[in-house]
Amino acid sequence: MSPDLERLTATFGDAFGGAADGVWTAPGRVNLIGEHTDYNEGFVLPFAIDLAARVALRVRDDGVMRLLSTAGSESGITELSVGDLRSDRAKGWSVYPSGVVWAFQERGIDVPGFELVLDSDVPLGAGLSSSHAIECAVATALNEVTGAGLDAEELVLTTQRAENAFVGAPTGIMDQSASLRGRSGHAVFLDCRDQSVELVPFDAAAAGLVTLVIDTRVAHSHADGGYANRRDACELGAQVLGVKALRDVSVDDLDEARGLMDETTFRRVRHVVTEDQRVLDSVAALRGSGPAGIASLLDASHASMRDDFEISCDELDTAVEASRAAGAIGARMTGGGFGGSAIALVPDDDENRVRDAVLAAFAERGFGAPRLFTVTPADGARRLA
Ligand code: GAF
Repeated sequence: MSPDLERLTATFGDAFGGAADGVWTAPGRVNLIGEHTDYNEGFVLPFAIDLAARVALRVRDDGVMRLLSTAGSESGITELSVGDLRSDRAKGWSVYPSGVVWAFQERGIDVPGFELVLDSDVPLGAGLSSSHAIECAVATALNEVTGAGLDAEELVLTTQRAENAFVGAPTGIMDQSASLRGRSGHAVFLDCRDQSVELVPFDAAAAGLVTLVIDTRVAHSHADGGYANRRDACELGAQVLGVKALRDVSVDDLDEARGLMDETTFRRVRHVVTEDQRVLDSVAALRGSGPAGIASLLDASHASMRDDFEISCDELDTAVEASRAAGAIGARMTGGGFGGSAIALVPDDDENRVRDAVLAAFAERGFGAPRLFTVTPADGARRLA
């Protein structure tokens, strides 16, 4: 048994007595490319990372949920009733398991009470999908213990429903899809219109590269207004162009689109339309020349998010610029934006130089020190024990 698992089962025993029925895990994600395209029914290319949430869970028959987290700053057991879940009553991290239970119930699935201990090594609020990792781990556990038998696509929609309607963040399906459907050594090329997935090999090490994450430690929340505002602009753009979603607009249509809407809406539309194309180009490049082939697409994606979609911030721009100047071959912010993390593709030999340069650039500009670490594509949600 791994030390993580030993610690989790020991904590479960101390908190609730005896053993859990099982332990389930679900990873966080980075998105290689394809940002704010998911809710426009477009394309994304994330991968599940080797940092994950784990839940030890045991069913109770009295409808009571008893929740304990060893991640984050909250302590103590939270007690809730599965028959009376309301988002305004769920506090802190318990909103995530509560939301999943609520979304299962909405599907007509009878969820019993349970005891649950969570731990996670996905940094919280870093734009690496720590909340979806919790939701996907809980959903995978409940899917098994209730015998619901939801398939991966249904689990994606159920956890999205938890996030949208219970947690209150109007997010798409990318993060859950990466966490539930990721595979070691691969990126998940997802068509968000029909949820079809192709696993595309992504082996940075074989190409002499690392995927460096630069967590700016600028906190963000998709329940704040910025994310919803961008989503509204995309919906307006699609409506003006008379299409179901921006997925149906091509780069060739952009010249004509410009005259049909205000400048800000046009720039939001241009980001999404060009980003969809960059995802397709990235998949072709990965299949052709491997990870190094996507470097310039990462740069172009960042510029588009900074200038057209306007979801970057000084810390993210600094992470990207400093890493590029010190030897990264391509870099971009990843995730919803307004904070969180950037990723940089860095030649092995330059990793220390890039790390030092990013730390120095943050210090010089008076920003708090970022957290730097490398990630590799890992397997998606599953039962661990
Ligand atoms: C967040 C959301 F949860 C995703 O659905 C996606 O929209 C992403 O921001 C931006 O690409 O991670």
